[in-house]
Amino acid sequence: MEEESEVELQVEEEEPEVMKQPEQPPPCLSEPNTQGIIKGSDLFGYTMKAGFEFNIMVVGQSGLGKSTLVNTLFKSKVSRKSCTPNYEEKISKTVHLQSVSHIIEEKGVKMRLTVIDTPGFGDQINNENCWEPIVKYINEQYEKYLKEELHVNRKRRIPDTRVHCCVYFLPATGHWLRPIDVEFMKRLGNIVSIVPVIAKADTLTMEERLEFKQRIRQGLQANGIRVYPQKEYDEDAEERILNDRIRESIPFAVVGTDKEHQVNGNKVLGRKTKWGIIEVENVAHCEFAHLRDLLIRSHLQDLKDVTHNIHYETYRVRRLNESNANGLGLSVPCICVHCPSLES
Ligand SMILES: Nc1nc2c(ncn2[C@@H]2O[C@H](COP(=O)(O)OP(=O)(O)O)[C@@H](O)[C@H]2O)c(=O)[nH]1
Ligand SMILES: [Mg+2]
Repeated sequence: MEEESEVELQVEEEEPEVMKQPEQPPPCLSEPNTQGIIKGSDLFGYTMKAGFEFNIMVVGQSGLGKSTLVNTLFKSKVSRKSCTPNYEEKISKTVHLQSVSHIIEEKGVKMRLTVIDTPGFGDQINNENCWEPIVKYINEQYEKYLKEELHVNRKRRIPDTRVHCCVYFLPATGHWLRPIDVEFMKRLGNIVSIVPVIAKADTLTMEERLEFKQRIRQGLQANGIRVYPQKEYDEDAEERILNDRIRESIPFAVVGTDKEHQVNGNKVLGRKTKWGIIEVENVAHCEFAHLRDLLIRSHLQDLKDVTHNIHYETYRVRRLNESNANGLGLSVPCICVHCPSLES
């Protein structure tokens, strides 16, 4: 586990690049033509005035296309510093936790979107506790936030490095959930919002995908794995209907690439296969666009809320209890009426 101990120490950050949101928003999983029901639609009018951070983490076995999907998400080559035409041969194996940020700008208002790419597991003969560096990283971000909150001179806006969503990559085996994925996701689901995806979905036929998705959903339920969006946090009937549709289509079958191909005279992000070009952003070909829309459009604000109100809150309460019981670690929390963040 030598490689993983490095994970604990090194987070390489690349300089954020400024990138404009596409003029035409991508088709939304929720209601493509009904702006009103898109959750977080107020985002660009209100929350973004202040500018904010949104952090996504990609997790799963090595070689499943995590780094590639990070690039696909940003639609440009961002998870490495140089661009070379032979990207596929040159893509280096992710050995440290790497965070890549883009400033997404909409009408002069900025959001810092960071994707944390993680080294995959599965290379070691013994994968026991391979989730530990990831769990540790997630908890460390909560701890950092908590320390800032408890600081006497608390910042008005605490820098937010907490992981708002963890995209978990499952191999397209077509069989059942593997024990290692069950164990990993069980642990993650208790501390962060997870969205499972089927990696390299182009290696399965449409029928195989549907069957596999069904089996995974059964596996998730049978093992009590919590995935986002969780039923118990649906706020009303409208949200339940919207989220039920997402729950029925999870895990998203995704394909990643950073290559563009000419299709009917247009350049599209795609993957050449023996059946033709799989257009990554075409929802008839794969569900990458659904994943992207869920993450950075329709459910972005909800993911932030769930992180703050559920996962972080659970962490905070546990830490403060521990701290009070042991008199260790954290400074004693202030319980005066002027500290709303500490009201329980
Ligand atoms: N067929 C197929 N190959 C992919 C896909 N995404 C990535 N790959 C290839 O899988 C290999 C490993 O990708 P990489 O992104 O480094 O995986 P990581 O270890 O999970 O970060 C590379 O050769 C990619 O070109 C995909 O959606 N379909
Ligand atoms: Mg990688």
